[in-house]
Amino acid sequence: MLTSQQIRQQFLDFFVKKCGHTAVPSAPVVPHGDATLLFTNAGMNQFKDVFLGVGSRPYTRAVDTQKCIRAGGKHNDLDDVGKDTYHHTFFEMLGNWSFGDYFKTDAINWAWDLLVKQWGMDPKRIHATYFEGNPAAGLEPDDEARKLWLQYLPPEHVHTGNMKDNFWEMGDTGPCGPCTEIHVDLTPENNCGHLVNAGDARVIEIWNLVFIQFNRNADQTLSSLPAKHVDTGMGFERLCAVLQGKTSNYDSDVFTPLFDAIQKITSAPAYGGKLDSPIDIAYRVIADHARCLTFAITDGALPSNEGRGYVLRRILRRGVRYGRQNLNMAQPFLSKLVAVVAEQMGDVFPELRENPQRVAEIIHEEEESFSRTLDRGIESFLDGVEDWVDSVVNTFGSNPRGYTINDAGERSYSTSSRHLVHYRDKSNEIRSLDITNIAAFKAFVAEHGHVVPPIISAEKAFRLYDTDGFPLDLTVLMAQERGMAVDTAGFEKLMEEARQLSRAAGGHADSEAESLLNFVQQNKLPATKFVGYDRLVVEDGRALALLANREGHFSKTDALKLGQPAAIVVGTTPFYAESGGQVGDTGTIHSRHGAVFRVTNTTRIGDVAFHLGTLEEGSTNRGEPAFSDDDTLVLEIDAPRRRRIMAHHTSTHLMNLGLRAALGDHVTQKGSLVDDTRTRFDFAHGKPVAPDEIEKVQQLVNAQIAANLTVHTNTVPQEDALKIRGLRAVFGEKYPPKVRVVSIGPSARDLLANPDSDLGVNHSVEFCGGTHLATTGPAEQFVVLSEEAVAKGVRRITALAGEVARRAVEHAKTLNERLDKLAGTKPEVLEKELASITELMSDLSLPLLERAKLREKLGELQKVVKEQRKLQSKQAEGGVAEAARKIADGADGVSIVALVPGADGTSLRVAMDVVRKKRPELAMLLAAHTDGKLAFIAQVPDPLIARGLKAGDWLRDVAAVVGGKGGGKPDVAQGGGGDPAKLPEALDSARKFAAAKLG
Ligand code: ALA
Repeated sequence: MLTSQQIRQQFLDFFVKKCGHTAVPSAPVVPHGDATLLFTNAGMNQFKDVFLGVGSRPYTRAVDTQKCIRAGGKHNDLDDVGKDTYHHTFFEMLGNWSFGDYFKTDAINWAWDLLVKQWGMDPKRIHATYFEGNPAAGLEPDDEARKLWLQYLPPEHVHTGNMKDNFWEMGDTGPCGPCTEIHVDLTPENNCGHLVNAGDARVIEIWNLVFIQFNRNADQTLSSLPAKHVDTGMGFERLCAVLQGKTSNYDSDVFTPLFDAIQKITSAPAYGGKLDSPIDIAYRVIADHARCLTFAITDGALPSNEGRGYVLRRILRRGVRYGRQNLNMAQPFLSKLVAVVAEQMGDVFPELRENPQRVAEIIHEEEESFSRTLDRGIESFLDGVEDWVDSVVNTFGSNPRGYTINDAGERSYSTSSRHLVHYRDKSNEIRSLDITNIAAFKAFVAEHGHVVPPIISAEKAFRLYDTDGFPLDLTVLMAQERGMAVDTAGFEKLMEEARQLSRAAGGHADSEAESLLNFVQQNKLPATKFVGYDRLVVEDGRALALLANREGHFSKTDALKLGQPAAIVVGTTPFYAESGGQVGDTGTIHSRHGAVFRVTNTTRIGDVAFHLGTLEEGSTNRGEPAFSDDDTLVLEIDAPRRRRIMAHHTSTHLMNLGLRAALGDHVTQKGSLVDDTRTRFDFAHGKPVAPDEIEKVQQLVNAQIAANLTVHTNTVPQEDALKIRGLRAVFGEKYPPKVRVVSIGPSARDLLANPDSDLGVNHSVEFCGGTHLATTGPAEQFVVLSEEAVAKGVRRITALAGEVARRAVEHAKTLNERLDKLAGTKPEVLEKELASITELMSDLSLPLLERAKLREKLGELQKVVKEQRKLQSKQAEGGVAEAARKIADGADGVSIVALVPGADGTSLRVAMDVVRKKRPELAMLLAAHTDGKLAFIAQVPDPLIARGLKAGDWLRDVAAVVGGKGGGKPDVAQGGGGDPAKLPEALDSARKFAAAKLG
């Protein structure tokens, strides 16, 4: 019996050795640079650009095994996994391709040769399907495929198929075409041809041969592609099962090592291969999901709350739940399977062996956090149950008393009463129900279910799902356990609404890019020649195409209009088109006729560059059309901006090297964005980068800048370059057979002469198409601005180089000097300065390490200010008390009205207490006047209240005179505000008021 390893190898060998194909590696399962895909879902994904006619490869026939995930998106098998014998979220797809080379005849003949002649599959088991055509879509039946099959198969083994089964599409948009599928009858009698495409596990599709001829556009129309291609995909796991004589993929040797490991970890009974056994279902789910998670996380995806990350999260949670519910696994267990997958498949996919620890850690953490989610979700679910109980007992006219409700409608429980509901039943007896006691609860439902139907509302189920991350089937399960149901129909409605909402929000963001893509496909344009590595100006340019942007759509136009967003295509350009993390160039395109087009960005679709911007001067209104065919154009990039970009790009390479030296070899690039204002670099690293490590990176980079090393760019064969030890390439990025190597210090020749030496480890060597400084010196200086986490296991450093770095350092120095000067300054000045410095610090770009030092100093000085202020107010209060004492001493009669010098609204109380202590029999109205603000306080002892003087009235009188506010009770009152100029008048009025009341 062939092992799965042998089967894979024989497939590749067949197409390489017998049919002249080039073997290519699998693309990562996380697609780079294709926003239309969540995961790589077919072998052809990595060749999408070739099919669309915007990219090319140095070969016309290719073969590989591709890592695929079909979960989320157009091809989604997640919910079937575990329940049958042949669905997976992760699987390998064996494929062979023709790019405008061979077509249907060879594709079908070779498939037959391999399956029947080489592998000896019984022709009696084989069925083929072909496309029946679709007149509505203008598509013919695929008679050619039918005839080819009839060479080998009797007519009853050749079946028609409709759009759904025999017209293959990659996604909502993208390359597509009619296909022919090979199905295998696994029944012992070989008589189940009627089960082809019937969703029956006994007759399954193993190989799909697609004849790619169309592109599905965003508006759902089909357009013909420039050439015809073959794209085939064979399910590796299904093939292994068939060739190993099994009826289930899960019985092949692809899964046995995983099942053995699961049994060891969980101590469950051995896998029995039964479809309806909860234990066997859990085995299949867990094995499949562990493979999927291991591959996806290895290739750079992370569980999260959206998109691809959310799909992974759901897969992980599904695995955890099956483990918990069916195998009693309360502890994290999925992470332990990473090592098994890496061991089993690492020979074919070596990336699995790079850092399995990290992958396991990420899964482990996610399992733990899901456990917490489950615990929280269960509480929230019980609240929903309680809502129902409330509605039942309320119908008895009884208020549950297990909790109290505050004004905001929130419940608060005493710990002992959580989920305990006390109520009066129909006969007015007090009873209690513990809703966590399932048996008691079921009895309650049985007794009272007819009063209010026992249902968990759709809103609750949706909130559990949407907010608490609690899966619907778990809600249903827990409800059923208690004799309750869930309003799942209502739930589906809410889900659909949420989906529509998110679709509306997603909108047509990609339509600009898509209209450019359509344009490239429909117009044969030559590849744009980029000469901007060493030229900043091209003086003899010619416009090959003008496009106007109308409401987010580019379309061809003869003349540009002033002010309208547009795009220009030329043959040769110095403008760098946005790619590899480096932004596009900006600048101007002038015409001989005086038209000026301002380029605000440059972008590329396939090999064609588009200069995006607007026409600023010159138009059809003023005579000749701008940029007509015979116009000579001068293309000039914004050179100072470009130099800043280059300084940042070269520094990014140095930083990449420095990070590895400071943190270790695990540092791999996860993304970057380089422009004229900064560089932002994401890399794999499990914890924050400490200040001394940042310091070290800065030193390493700055030393290389100071050495003014030469930046070499050489184009060399990829094969040779890959041998250089220490070479950096972004994993999953597509590189051509001849790659551009950017090396700083040694040249590619030096490196290739001795690829095993330390040269490439101690110097920056990267595959890169970006623009760089000629030597490192002009980068001047490098500083790190910030360091943060962007995802689990991924850190982001933002840094500056060149002029902007120098400025940041200068700013920090200036602020530091300002802070140093402040020692011994008066608190008012100090406070103002500190406020101004704090504001500047939040506005300015400052080096991270300097910022921390400044913050520390600032904190110290703020402490000083606080101390000083405390002292001052103590002193002030002392002064106020002294003044109050004098006022009290000088008072004659029974009332006193006075301004307390030096007092403010707060210390006025101190003054009042002092006066009252000395002269308790006095009625007083005291005023304060500081910083242009008035404050009043009044106090009247009981005997004087009895005589008619009330503090509240007194204060209102004063406040009315100054135009302020105030009032209070008969014994005390306070107030403030109003016009200070009126103070003397007001005090006068107060005296008169008291005199009048007291007689
Ligand atoms: N792209 C084809 C498929 O995925 C082969 O079925």
